[in-house]
Amino acid sequence: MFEKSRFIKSVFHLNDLPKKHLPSVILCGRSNVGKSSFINSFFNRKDLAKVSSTPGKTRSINYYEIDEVFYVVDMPGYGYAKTGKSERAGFSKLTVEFLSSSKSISLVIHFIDSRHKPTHLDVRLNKLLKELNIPYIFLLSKVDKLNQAELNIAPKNLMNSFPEADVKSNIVNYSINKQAGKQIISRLFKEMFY
Ligand SMILES: Nc1nc2c(ncn2[C@@H]2O[C@H](COP(=O)(O)OP(=O)(O)O)[C@@H](O)[C@H]2O)c(=O)[nH]1
Ligand SMILES: [Mg+2]
Repeated sequence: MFEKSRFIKSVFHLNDLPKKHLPSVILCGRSNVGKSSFINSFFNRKDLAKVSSTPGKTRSINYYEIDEVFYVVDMPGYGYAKTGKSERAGFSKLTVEFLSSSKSISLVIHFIDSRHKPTHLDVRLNKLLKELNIPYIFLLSKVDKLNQAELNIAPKNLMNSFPEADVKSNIVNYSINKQAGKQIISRLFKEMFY
């Protein structure tokens, strides 16, 4: 399981999506929240996904195929302060169109930096996912940077913005340096696809 992972393509237009249809896990969240790092750490690959030193650069939808069983899809990040005004203001048109039109989304993983409160764009994404009836979980990223007190606060910040957030069912703590989150996500993918 998760032995074969390969980059398929970067998509800039909806009519350029991969021809092969596989169920997909979609990674959404702010720029710099750790989406690309998640791909590399979870699939034990150093450079499968580009971890950008200049945040806010990923404008494309990046497809990775896992075991010829499912896709992991890295979405453009949002909300980075130094991108142009129009992008900072919201999600790209591509993101909204993709989420609205895709029929093969098994799960969205909504990444939120565990050190920060959700932003208004996180709230908008969550609303969109609900409107579209797309299943999602929350991933609190970079938890290695937190002390115990902060570890207690992080899920509370989430629950303040999203009443349905629940540590027992839909919040996963993740760190590229720790195993705990990887095991939970592994189990989830296994149940969904294998
Ligand atoms: N300490 C720590 N740093 C992380 C973790 N995940 C990502 N980062 C760092 O956060 C920065 C942004 O990560 P990246 O994966 O490019 O974010 P993306 O824009 O969401 O794809 C990089 O400098 C990563 O090394 C984590 O779990 N722990
Ligand atoms: Mg990235």
